[in-house]
Amino acid sequence: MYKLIGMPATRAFRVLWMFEELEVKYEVDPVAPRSDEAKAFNPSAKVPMLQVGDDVIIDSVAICQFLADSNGKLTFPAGSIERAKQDSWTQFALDDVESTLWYSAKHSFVLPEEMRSKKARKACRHDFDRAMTAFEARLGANTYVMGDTFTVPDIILGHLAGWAKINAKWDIPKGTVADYFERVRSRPAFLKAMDVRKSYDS
Ligand SMILES: N[C@@H](CCC(=O)N[C@@H](CS)C(=O)NCC(=O)O)C(=O)O
Repeated sequence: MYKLIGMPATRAFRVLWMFEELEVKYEVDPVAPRSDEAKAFNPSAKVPMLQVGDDVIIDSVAICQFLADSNGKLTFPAGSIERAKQDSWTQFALDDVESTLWYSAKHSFVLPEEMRSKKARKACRHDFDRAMTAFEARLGANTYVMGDTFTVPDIILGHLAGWAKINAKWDIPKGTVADYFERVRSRPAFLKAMDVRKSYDS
């Protein structure tokens, strides 16, 4: 059985969503970021982590891609052109979308107050809008980023849409991009993962 280490309200949610898509058995250890328990597995004390047998994997994207590869679902095979394109989408999600939201969050509530900067938040918002414009052009008329097949980057992007809408309160362009986020975030596995996540909210 898989053990997810990390509070479900964090990036651990991506792994929960992945579990629900794959319909595999799992347990959750809701360890807090920056806690001693987190540090025992990861010197950065960041979550999530996945325990598989005696091994622990660190990083939500590495975990999701491992689960996809080892279960033969939600991914194209390594070495294929499709997989290279899928991985390129994963990088887009991290470099162009997550970085803007994460750095804005850092300058809103993560960093010590004296280090936070309004200008940095403004710059993040600027880059997020640029990313959304590129996203719209790149997605085109596709159902998911890789066409008709739902893959790992859809989970990462779908999760980040929550950060944009709920945490940052940044508008997502109506039409292609908003419809895409609505589509991925209404999947039954997403809704089940949300129920699990809520059961851990204090
Ligand atoms: N690239 C890592 C980032 C992990 C990460 O930053 N997690 C946050 C919670 S969502 C955390 O533990 N933050 C603690 C910190 O920044 O010190 C991943 O995707 O798992």
